[in-house]
Amino acid sequence: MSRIALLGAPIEAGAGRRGCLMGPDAYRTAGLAQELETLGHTVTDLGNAVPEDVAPVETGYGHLKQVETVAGWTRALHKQAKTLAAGKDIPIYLGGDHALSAGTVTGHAAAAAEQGRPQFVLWLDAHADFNSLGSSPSGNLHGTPLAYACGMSGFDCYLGRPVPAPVDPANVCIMGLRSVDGEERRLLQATAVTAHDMRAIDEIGIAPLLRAFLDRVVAANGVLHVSLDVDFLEPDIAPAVGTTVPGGATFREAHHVMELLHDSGRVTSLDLVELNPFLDDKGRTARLMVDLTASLFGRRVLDRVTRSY
Ligand code: B3U
Ligand code: MN
Ligand code: MN
Repeated sequence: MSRIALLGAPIEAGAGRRGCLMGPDAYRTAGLAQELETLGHTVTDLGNAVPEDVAPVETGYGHLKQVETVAGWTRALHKQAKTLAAGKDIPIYLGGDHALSAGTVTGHAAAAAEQGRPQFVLWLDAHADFNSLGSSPSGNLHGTPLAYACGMSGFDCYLGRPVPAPVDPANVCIMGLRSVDGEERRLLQATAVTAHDMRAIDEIGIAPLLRAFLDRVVAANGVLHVSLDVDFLEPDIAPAVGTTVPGGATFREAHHVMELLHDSGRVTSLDLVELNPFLDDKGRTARLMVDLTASLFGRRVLDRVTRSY
């Protein structure tokens, strides 16, 4: 059984519409801690993180929204993630929009580098979140955190310094893609990031694609951060997200991903991002995210004879 720490990150400055700041409380109300305790885990709720104050920054790009607020969250979460990564608990970051991962991923990667372990990242998302500050068409900074964590230049305003241990793009896998911007696509395809769009999932199946990635994590004795964006899911089953894109992962595909991740035993940190409870239908998206987290932490229908991803 695991020790799990919940840390709320009520940031909504990176998203195009308001409401994600209610996410952490929606997960609490939907019973996340209780579900994990039912599975036998020990859960500590650390409450909510607080962003640092950041003086006005000049990026040279006038269309970017709330840069200082996102930078304040990045600095606070980077420090807290780095500290948590050195402890015994598996942290679950309760978002909050996806800009929070600029802090969590870089914090975990910094700790992994100090421990001499390669950091792997699984990004479950309709979007690649691989825009640079200059390529972002919307100016919404939740479209940038993966590029940032991979060490793309131009982002020093986030931490106020370069990323201490950028994630090797070869150790990143994106699954669920169905909305990528023009320049973002070029940036992404110039890297060694593994990116599986929904067509690949249709044609090959989500399990073989995920197993291939997990094999690499295991072979490298890596640590694995999972970043789960609500819009990875088909909007019919998960309506509470500001940027719905049709054609997402089904209920069973999403649970199967979580079950395989559990069996791999490799997940060391998790983001739950982009839940907008203001848009939810009587809490069903929050409950689905809680159930998916429960699958990742070992909930299953039957015990299996051989437990293997
Ligand atoms: N790629 C677009 C849209 C987007 C990214 N992430 C979300 N939406 N949630 C952008 O604005 O960068
Ligand atoms: Mn995202
Ligand atoms: Mn998304």
